[in-house]
Amino acid sequence: MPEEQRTFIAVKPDGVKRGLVGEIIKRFENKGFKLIGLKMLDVTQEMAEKHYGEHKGKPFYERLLRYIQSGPIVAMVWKGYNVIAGARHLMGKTDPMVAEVGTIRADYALIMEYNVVHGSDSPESAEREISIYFKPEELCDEYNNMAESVIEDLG
Ligand code: IDP
Ligand code: MG
Repeated sequence: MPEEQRTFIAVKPDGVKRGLVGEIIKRFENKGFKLIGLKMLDVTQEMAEKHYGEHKGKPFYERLLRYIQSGPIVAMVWKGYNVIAGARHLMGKTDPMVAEVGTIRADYALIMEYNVVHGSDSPESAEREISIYFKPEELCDEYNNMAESVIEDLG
């Protein structure tokens, strides 16, 4: 049985402004992942620093903080089998120019600075990022989606 995980996904401000929220959600739903948290919000400086703390000191850090605060984001928690790697697979590589065709970043973005979507890279960062954006009571996990039912039927 593959491992069930949670991950933090965000449609970044460029994705929201370009009207890609529905398209991005659709790709995760189509894959069979389960949406358990969703909100639109403006990221504060404090949230941005927490979220991207691992990149502090890198040349693109200040621009990254400005980018993530340049408009509202759509913050989401998705659950499912191997969802952390699976979501990053759907998103494609950080640089849209080398991301595989068919991935979100390859299909909808041109440059690394504006790559429309974020996804956690490990179980530890997933839990850390979820806690920045969501309170536990804001997550809705008490329903079965179709993909979960199918996998449970297989036993
Ligand atoms: P990821 O989003 O694919 O996990 P990270 O290396 O964690 O990539 O970088 C976080 C975000 O910072 C990227 O999604 C991108 O928006 C931005 N970024 C990363 N590397 C660069 C760079 O070399 N130049 C400009 N922006 C970058
Ligand atoms: Mg990352």
